[in-house]
Amino acid sequence: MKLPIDSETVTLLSGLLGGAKKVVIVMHVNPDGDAMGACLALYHSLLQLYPEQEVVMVSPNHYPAFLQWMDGADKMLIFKDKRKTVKEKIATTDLIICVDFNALSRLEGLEKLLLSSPVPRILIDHHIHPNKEEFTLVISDIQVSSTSEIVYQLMKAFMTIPIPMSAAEAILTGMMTDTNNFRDNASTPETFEVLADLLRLGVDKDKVTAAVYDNFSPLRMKLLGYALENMVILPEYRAAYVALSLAELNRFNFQPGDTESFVNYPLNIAKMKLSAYMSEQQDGSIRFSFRSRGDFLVNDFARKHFNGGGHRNAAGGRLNCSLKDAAAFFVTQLGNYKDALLAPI
Ligand SMILES: [Mn+2]
Repeated sequence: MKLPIDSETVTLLSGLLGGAKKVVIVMHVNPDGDAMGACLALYHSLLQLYPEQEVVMVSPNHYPAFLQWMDGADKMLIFKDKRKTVKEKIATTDLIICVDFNALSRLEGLEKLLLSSPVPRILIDHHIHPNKEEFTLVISDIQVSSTSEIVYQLMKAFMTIPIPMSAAEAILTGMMTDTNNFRDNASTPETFEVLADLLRLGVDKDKVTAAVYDNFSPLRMKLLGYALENMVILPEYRAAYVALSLAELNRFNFQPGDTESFVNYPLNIAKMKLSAYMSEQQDGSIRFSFRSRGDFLVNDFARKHFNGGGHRNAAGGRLNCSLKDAAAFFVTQLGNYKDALLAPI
């Protein structure tokens, strides 16, 4: 953890948190395990720390079903379904905390509500280039594997009571999912120190692992088999991709979250450097996920060609074209990166 949680940040943060009667925590659109983990960890910790405080969690749209087990997930207000309630909560809150995203533009509709509120906004995140002007206090470090890990460090720095078990479980979930079960190189010695702290607190790692990884529907498992069967391997670029159309996804009764880890599989092939998962969305656009190994900067790749961004080795993007054209465009781009892709890892 490189984040300097200096005493000034801690004083500012605890002042803002302690002074608020009402707090709204906001996650990004299509929330993942880390967004949920950071959000729920804050929620449970604030409830313990300031029992009088009203803490509300808001997500622009639904979180994936595989995270439903998380303690407090049922309390999440989904903006898409409960616009009036969310509007009211934001209009009357004293403080807004944004977790796991770097700019309000990632909120699809919620952005306007947040910008119209005069209350302080805190950002807690680990994505590159946070939009600092949009926030009163920015706590951001791209070196940290997950926002949940940052939340843990913050809690440790100023909580006067032990971290509640439900918060500890949420933090572990966020860390686990953002590091691909602690496999990615974003896992630092500090990541494992936090993991050790959580285990000492008594978190049941086996329970969380099973809930996250061994909790899929039979059809989701079949969808994975289908995706791998149809994976396109391009050894000449040390790259591979999986592309799924809406019709293919629907054939397997696709639910949000079902394809969460699909992008990781191509990198299980020896010598692979870049992996992409692309899927047709309800609105006809194509959503991309990218993963890379070593110094191939997949966030640059996503930003330059796919209207996206992210982390060094994990990023995403979107194009408005057919799935076939999206795949062809991806392969064409590989041609321009041949040297970088074929350089030793
Ligand atoms: Mn994250």
